[in-house]
Amino acid sequence: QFAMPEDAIKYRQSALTVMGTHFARLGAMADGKIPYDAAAASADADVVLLVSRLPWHAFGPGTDKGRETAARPEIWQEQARFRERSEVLMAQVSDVLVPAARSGDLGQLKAAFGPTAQRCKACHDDFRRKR
Ligand code: ASC
Repeated sequence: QFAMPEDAIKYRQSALTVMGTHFARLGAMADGKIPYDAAAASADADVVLLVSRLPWHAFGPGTDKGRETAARPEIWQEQARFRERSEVLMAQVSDVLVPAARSGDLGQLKAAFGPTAQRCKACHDDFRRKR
């Protein structure tokens, strides 16, 4: 799928950026920084759901360098742990975040957001360079 390592890096960075953008808007609603809009929240969560499936296959062998990246070598050294983190995130998004966002209930979105952000952070803490 990727001719060059830099293509894979660009792809996963783009997917993570899109996911983060829509997730951050859910966070802004959960925190009351922007008005709660149930339809927008549901649409944002659907984007997060779809895009949460995309980055992981772009961390293939040999894609640790080729373009500026914050990916740490542990991604390739501890592949099972990295994969497990991605699976935990995807399950959290599909089983918790999306139902909460589709419920139309801000309280449910608030309850779902923090634990989901924690899944993002757990992986960043272990597998992304500090920047
Ligand atoms: C976000 C975002 C992340 C996570 C992370 C959670 O909104 O873009 O990467 O939450 O900051 O700690």
